[in-house]
Amino acid sequence: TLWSSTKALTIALTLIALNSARAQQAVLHNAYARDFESLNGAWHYIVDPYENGYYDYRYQPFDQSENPSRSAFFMNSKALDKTDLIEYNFDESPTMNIPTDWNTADEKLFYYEGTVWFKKSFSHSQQEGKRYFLYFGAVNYKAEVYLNGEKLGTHVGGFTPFHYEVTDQLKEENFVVVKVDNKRAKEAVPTLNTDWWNYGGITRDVKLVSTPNTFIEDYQFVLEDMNSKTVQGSVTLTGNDVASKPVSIEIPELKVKESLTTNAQGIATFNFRAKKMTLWSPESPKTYQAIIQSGDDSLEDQIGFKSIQTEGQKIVLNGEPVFLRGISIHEEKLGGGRVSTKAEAKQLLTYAKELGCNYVRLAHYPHNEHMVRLADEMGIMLWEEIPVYWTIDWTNSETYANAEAQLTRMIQRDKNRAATIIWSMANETPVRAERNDFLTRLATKARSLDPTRLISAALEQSYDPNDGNIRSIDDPYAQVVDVLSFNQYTGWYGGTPESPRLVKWNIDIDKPVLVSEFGAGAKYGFHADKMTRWSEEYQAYLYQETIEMLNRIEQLQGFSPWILMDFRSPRRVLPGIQDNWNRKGLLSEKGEKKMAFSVLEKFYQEKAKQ
Ligand code: GCB
Repeated sequence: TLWSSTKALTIALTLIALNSARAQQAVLHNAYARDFESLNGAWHYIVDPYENGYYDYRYQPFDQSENPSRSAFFMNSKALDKTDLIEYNFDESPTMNIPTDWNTADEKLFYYEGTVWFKKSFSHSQQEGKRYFLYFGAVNYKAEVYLNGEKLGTHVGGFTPFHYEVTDQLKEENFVVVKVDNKRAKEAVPTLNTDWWNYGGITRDVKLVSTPNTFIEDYQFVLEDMNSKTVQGSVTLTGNDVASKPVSIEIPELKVKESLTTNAQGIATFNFRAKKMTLWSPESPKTYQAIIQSGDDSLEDQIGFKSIQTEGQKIVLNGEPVFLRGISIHEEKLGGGRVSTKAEAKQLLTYAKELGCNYVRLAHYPHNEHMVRLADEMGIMLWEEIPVYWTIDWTNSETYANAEAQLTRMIQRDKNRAATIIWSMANETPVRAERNDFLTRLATKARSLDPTRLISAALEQSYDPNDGNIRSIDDPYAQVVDVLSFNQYTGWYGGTPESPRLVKWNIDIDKPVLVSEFGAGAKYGFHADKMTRWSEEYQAYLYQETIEMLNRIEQLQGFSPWILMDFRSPRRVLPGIQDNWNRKGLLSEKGEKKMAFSVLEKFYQEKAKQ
């Protein structure tokens, strides 16, 4: 059909777009399946609020001098003799167990925002014909990375992976130093103002990844046609000699084995049909072992195939309309602190499953790779998001470049995950020309990288000036997105749990509506009548009334209430109730279920039957 050949062309163009994106940003796709040595564990750290280890007393950065002073912390200096003056010593400083956020790891750093230096020493025996990469799953927010006193680079953005090639810098004994700075900034992404804890540190895994000289940098599998089960894709090699190289892809269970040859740019494309393929869905989260091989390099992945589209007001998974039974989650573990292990990620998704979810909104930034891979395994569709939140510096070109880099990295990392169905560009951003332009550019970018998934953003509702109960979506960005999403808090920020009854919807946009947030605060264990704020009863009542109100939206295809679990936020200071926790969780921070949990659970049980 015309439609499917246009789609095939779009996918072919995308593979090219992905390749040019690669030229700007190197990729180590599927970092977890590669050979690596873990650099997790004890790192010595020095708290440096004045950035004394980075700037000299004239405020010149040490790392911009040809011959950096031994006072620079990245030199990892020691006093050489009794007369020598060195005013720091990593090895005498305390250690932190990486990955972690420092706020949780060190009580004194609970409210800290600034610079902490980390140092780890490690031995290494270089193997001939291998290349080595220092890989970080994420560092919040800004990282200056040094190996053996030499700068590898600066990375900005707290939730996406990055790496540096270190093949030529490695010695038998090495030290890596990372200056981590989590100070908030107006021009940063996110900006100064958010409603979550600004956890600092090396919050995700650190690895020394090794590869052959020429290796598989990236690959992508795309279900091009759901009916014929046609899969298209590409494999990209990187190295000195990538042209005309043999590449194979194999999916043993489907008896697929394709032998390919790379073009002059090191790219091999493929196209196969696998009639017997079972499509991935929440009910049957089927994934297949895929083996990608070229020369000395071989990578394995678990790939699921699905098709996600919108048709008029429906969201259509594998050809069938689907209602998204969702919940929003922050990447915060039981008891507080960033999730950094697979087990912690699994705990959160297990709660979501218990609630009856087939879908989760990963708010408000890219979560760790474990979370996304577990969603594939557990059958949970995902909304993934970048921290373009509230009041970003819309006219600053560096801010845009930063947001786009985070978006690109997120898509590059997760493009092969079946679970991901929506890329979200932003959350509750103010409607105005500069913002519309910023977000439209992001959507164009996302579509150029991945035309197979849906684009959305958490927008806001508008109130009729003559009747505040008449609600609509009056935002030009509604024209850009595939899925119309908005956050609304009727009955919490304004009104009582009875207010939702009065609301009339006037949404005349012919797109699926996915309500990205609603909710109310409740302190676990606080019981009162259902009109009393902070009581479990109030929250449960609001859930009941809100679900009815949202059901009156003709285009409604799902929602992700705010939020699975209470989470830390410095904005939430009410003593005895909040104590620095946002209390809109269906679970307390300890995992105790509030009454509203079962209200939503019941609704999802009924929905699942339909
Ligand atoms: C929102 C934000 C979310 C907040 C929530 C709240 O609309 O998107 O980040 O935490 O409201 O609790 O106010």
